[in-house]
Amino acid sequence: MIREKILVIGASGQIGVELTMALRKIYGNNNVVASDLREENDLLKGTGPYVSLDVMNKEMLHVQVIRQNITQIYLLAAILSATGEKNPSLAWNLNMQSLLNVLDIAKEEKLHKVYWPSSIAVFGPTSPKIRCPQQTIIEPSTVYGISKYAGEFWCNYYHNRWGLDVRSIRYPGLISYKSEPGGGTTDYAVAIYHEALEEKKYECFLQEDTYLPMMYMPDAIKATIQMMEAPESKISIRTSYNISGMSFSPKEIAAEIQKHIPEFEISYQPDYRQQIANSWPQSIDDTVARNDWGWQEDYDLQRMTADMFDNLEK
Ligand code: NAD
Ligand code: AKB
Repeated sequence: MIREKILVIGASGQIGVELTMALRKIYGNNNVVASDLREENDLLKGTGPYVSLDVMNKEMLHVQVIRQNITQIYLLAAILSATGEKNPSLAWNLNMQSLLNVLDIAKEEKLHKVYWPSSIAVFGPTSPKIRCPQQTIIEPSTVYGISKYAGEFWCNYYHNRWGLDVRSIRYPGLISYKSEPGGGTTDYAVAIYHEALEEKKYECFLQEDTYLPMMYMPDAIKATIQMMEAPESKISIRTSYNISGMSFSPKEIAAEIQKHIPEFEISYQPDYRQQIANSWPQSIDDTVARNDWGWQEDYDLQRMTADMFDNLEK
């Protein structure tokens, strides 16, 4: 069996914390090196190696890859949609250069695999709104979406030209209780649970009828590992896979929360994030991921809400 040593970049973020812990369970604590620009997340402390790393510093990244005998990289560092609209050039620079640094080093050091997530943000106002297919019109209108779409084609290019085994998933908005979301348009669907428990009310920055594709974190982690462990012959998409979990509006999630906290109240104060949400599809067709590597979600809105409250109350 080939011994893998994995570097997770952006390990202190919303996905990074949980993905690092899941990878450590599979590959062993010492074989998964967590890294981030910010300090190590409390949940990761004592569970395995951590290095402070700026992915924009290619030389430093290269040294770490060689020094730690890294065979796979999971690149999670990025600026998300809402923060990206506030600072477009920063978002473009980080989202593009981090990927190019990783792809170049992976090619040079002949790494076994690279993982880099894309997003439903690649889709724009001209994409189909309902069950948006894998291949369709893609004209993103946010800098985040543009950077993800360009990134998908860099992954495809490195695979076709250099044979690099780089794989990607277009995540929907992710909902989790372990670590905080990092500046996206779908973040309301995490904040609403915290506010429901603490304040019994929530002011939403999206309109009540804004449907978006969403997914519970355990499903996102399951999909990532399932796709990364699939044999190469099962991976037909080298840009990025559509995957779907659930779709709901703020009004629907509020109604589900009221089943647990009847006095919970929601109000609406849409801001600049409404325009971003309006540009995205309401639901995703993930037939290709289902057929290629057997994707199947476990959580719907009802099951996720029960699990969120169980864990947040603890
Ligand atoms: P996040 O913002 O929570 O975490 C990103 C992490 O990257 C942070 O801990 C940050 O400190 C780190 N980082 C930033 N700049 C860095 C640098 N120069 N060097 C090293 N680390 C740096 O983001 P997330 O939600 O965990 O997202 C991870 C990936 O998944 C991103 O590519 C994002 O676009 C994608 N994604 C996330 C969602 C979601 O809902 N969370 C949905 C679709 C796609
Ligand atoms: C965001 O809202 O920016 C992210 C995403 C869907 O990529 N959660």
